[in-house]
Amino acid sequence: MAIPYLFFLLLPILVSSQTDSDTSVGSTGNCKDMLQGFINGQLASALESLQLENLRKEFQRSLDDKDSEIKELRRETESLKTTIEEGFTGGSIYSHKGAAVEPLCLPPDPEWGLHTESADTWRAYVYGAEYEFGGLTDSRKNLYNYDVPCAVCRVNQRSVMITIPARRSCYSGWNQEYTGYLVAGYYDHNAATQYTCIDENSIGIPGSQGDNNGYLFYPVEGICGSLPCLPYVQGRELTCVVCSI
Ligand SMILES: [Ca+2]
Ligand SMILES: [Ca+2]
Repeated sequence: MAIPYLFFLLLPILVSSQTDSDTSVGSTGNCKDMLQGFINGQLASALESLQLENLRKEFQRSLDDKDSEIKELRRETESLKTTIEEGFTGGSIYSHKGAAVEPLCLPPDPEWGLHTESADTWRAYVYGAEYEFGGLTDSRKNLYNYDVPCAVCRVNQRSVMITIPARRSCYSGWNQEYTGYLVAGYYDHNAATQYTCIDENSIGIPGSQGDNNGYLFYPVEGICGSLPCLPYVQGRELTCVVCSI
């Protein structure tokens, strides 16, 4: 772009130089110097413009790269799990025949509506939850009688979530949210419970090792005969995995 611009600017000067030479030979040297100076100035200007244009392109490329990196980072961030609640696991107590089945994740900041302060009998109840892992011989037995923390997470850009018992990995095409162990209530307690998949890195609430019971989590074993063995094994605790897609 700079060269045509330079050519059209030079033309009037050349004509002017020829006209001057007709009237004054002594001025030829000055015209050449002027022309040379002008050319040098134009070349320097063109070079400067070229350098500026290259710098501008390089800067734009850098901006485009950063923009792509930010978009990619945003995509990755949006696909991550977001914890929307952390609290205490609760539920019905193991000894009640009319127990509610599912565990609850109770928030640390409850809000109240209409209520009475007295303890009443015609109610359902919520107790805290404990790990009942005393019969295990591995590191999980250290959680025995500890209360159970919980988290509720939102997984972006997923429409289905499933829990697969007896698996530690998801099937092809699914995303693994976490893997762990299957737990449920003791088989001979009054209360019905539901199978729950707890994280393999489960922790207890610090200082909660007192044996208060409530909603209880026991490891789950398969029973051969009604279940096919193999692939299942009598007496072996079942794993689980939570998968999304
Ligand atoms: Ca406890
Ligand atoms: Ca207990």
